[in-house]
Amino acid sequence: MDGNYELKYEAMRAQIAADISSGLKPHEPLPSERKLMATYGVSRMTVRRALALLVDDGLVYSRRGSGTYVADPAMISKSLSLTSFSEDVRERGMTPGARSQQVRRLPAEADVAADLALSPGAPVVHLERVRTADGLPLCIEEVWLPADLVPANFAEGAVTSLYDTLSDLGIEPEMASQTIRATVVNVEQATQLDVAPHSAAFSVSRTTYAANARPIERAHSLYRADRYDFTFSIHRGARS
Ligand code: 16G
Repeated sequence: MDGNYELKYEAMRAQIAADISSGLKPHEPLPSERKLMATYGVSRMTVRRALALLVDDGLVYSRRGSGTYVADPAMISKSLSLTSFSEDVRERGMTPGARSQQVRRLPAEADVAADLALSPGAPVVHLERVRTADGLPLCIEEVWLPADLVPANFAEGAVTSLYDTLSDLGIEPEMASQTIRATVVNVEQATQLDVAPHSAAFSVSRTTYAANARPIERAHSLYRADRYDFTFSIHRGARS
């Protein structure tokens, strides 16, 4: 491996990012690996590393056996890092928002209680809202928080970024376990998301923990499949 490996793939990542913002169109193909190697005078490994980072940045996507293409900025690409909805949307240069917000205090159902390590019936705060990017509805989000985590007046104010609000309270999400399933939206959800009934969606459940391993939130988000994807780099590990 050459010594300037990191510098080279970072320079290449920055150059391709600049090319994209100065006019490459969504879904336009990038040059082949071979061409990129020649243009930048770098190894195949450097090209692959730069492209993998651009995939993580949500700027490009790759199709197996076909090549790499410029991503559609109207799509939110969710990576494997623990990010908030607001961070995902801002990363795409859009403004996150929330509407139809409802906050209630209620007794925890058994499954929510189990995930939050509470007794069934313990008080939780339930936050439900439609999340938007530049005003466009992207997902229906439901969150349950242990009631003793947040102040009594939490239910009264509108929350924009929940993670910012928790951070102001000194609570930082550290890790989460997450399950992603394919589903379709029902009629009511379709109206909220401004899509046709039975459109495809991702159903994502998350339980989030603080650094001390305390569960701090149980969340469910229903994302429009036409505006959201999950993109991450995977590495072939040591095999026996
Ligand atoms: C995402 C998370 C949710 C979190 C929210 C915080 C999932 C299923 N949902 O919607 O757990 O509460 O982001 O975003 O991953 P915010 O800080 O913008 O409110």
